[in-house]
Amino acid sequence: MGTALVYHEDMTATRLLWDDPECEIERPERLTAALDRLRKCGLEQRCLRLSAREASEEELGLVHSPEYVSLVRETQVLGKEELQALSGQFDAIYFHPSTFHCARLAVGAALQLLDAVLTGEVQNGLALVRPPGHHSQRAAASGFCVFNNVAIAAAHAKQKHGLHRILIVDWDVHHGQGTQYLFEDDPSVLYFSWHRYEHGRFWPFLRESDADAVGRGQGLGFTVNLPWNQVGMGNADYVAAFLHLLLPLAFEFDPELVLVSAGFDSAIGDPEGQMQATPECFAHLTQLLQVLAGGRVCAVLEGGYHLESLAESVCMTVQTLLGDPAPPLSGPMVPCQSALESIQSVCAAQAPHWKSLQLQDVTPVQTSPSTHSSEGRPPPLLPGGPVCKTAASALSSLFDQPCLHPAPPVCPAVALTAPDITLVLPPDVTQQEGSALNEETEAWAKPHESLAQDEALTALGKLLYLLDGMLDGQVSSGIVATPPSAAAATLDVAIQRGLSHGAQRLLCVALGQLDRPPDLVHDGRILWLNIRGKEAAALSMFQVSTPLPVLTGGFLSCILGLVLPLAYGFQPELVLVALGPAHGLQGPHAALLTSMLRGPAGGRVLALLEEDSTPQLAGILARVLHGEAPPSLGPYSVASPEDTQALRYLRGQLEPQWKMLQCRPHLEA
Ligand code: X5A
Ligand code: ZN
Repeated sequence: MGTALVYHEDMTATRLLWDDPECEIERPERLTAALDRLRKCGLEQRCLRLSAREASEEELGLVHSPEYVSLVRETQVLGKEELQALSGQFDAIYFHPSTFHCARLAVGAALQLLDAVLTGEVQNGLALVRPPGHHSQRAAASGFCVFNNVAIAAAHAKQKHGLHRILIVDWDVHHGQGTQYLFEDDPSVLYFSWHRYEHGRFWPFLRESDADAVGRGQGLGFTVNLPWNQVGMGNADYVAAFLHLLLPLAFEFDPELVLVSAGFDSAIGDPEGQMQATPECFAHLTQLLQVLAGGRVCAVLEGGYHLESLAESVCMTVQTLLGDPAPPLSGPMVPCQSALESIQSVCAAQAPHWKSLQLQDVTPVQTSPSTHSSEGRPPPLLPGGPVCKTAASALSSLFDQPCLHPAPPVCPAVALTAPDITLVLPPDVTQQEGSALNEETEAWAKPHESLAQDEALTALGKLLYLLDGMLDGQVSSGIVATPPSAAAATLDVAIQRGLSHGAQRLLCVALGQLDRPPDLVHDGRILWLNIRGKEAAALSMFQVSTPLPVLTGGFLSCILGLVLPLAYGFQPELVLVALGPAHGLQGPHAALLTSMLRGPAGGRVLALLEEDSTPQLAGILARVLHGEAPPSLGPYSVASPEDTQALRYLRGQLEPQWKMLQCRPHLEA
């Protein structure tokens, strides 16, 4: 469907004409640096290029007062002294004779992107604009922002396209107070912002940037502020905020469109933000948002003042919008205490308004071991288990090793079996199929009775072929169908083959009746997660089983609250998703799970399904592996008490080892 890139070089015209240390960082090179890098990486060429138009005054009037629009219009004819005097009436603002033109192009760019997405011309896109928008208010410029580009786009989406639910994700490091004010009583716009706050000691120094500002009137609960009270927030903190806070709310809200106030001053190196998240993190944030709203994501540039960091983060965002898998995240995936405190305070403030947050305990976790054996369950094997200790230390040393392969730049999804799915096979992979591999396949099959039959052997041959392609970095993902009787054995061989190929971290997500192969190593190289209708159990930190939740809400909290935190903590080189006998998963659910597992694995996901699954299921999985958005799950239903209980139990068991599961700070015992 494609990705739009909206830009106009006139937007480089506005610039600071006098000395002002606060404003000098907002300069034309921000746009040229981003665009140059997109060209160098070959990303611009893959996008649909749209030239920005100027927004009309009527469009500006969707959120701004006529008096304010006139005031900005009149700056066009002012001299330097007058411009400077007027600028001084606002907080962190400079006007230039070209400001009105640039700011109208910035709004126009956002509107063109929106129209292209909502008419189906493209799936998603990015508008590269100056000046930024999210601090701008009904009758005031603020923080380098003149007109509120994203807010006007949201108002236009409601008015001209009849949309009812729009999610605005503001990942800029500053609080978009302008956007907040414009929609604070409007339940059709859910505004989420995280921002450097430092208990109110960071610009714009507002009380209403804190977690307890949740909107008002009809809009109660539709403003979500996540204040960062320390600098240095990194990849783990950002991903945790998405998994434990934003995404549960977003799925419950069920937006028709996602607008991103895409400021990159929240990335490492930025002088304003002082945060630590690497550019790759924005690929992950983007990918996490692409599962919403049928993938309709419009990103509009806000801040970002370190040119290198900005350019790289913009590339990561565009690459992900284009459907490429996100590169692996660097650094330990352990959210810091301050981040957990912030996330927790938002959960507490928002819980009255959101069912999806009521599932989470709002009290901090006690670290004393006594709390772990509560809820009338058998005491866990985890904390003191001898196997786990070695495995846990094995795990930490494994993280020091480099990844098996860098993520391939382009990612063909490969479907080898169902005839009615488009096959996307690199030529050298197709040609050799079934030739030299036969003997080897037979050798791998030998120990398994269920792999003796011809059709099982053929499926195994395809699987091994595909797996080698993935491990060698030729293809990034794939699908294989197996005869139902051979699913467990095929999965076993896949794991063994992965290990013998040198894989250090392999995540197995087994759905339905698939047992962990009995003679599998327990050295931390395999994380085995079985989702089926049995009791929740964590036999070790690398062997977890949980019932398949019955309702959509339960399924979502299982993915967001368990599967993905484990996967992001483990950072697998490869994920095997196996839909075994009686897996009970509906197509959209299977697609969402598969799609989201691409994130932590650099896109290397191999899906195994039964031959008698519907061709629709194979097709839908092939498409999400190729980077398409999964279909919507439909209206939100709250998780059943049993599913909530199971999830809570597992989190209690596993949190001490898998820190990405945490969504509240730990009190010292
Ligand atoms: C869009 C943006 C920042 C203003 C900072 C003023 N504005 N100190 O990042
Ligand atoms: Zn900013």
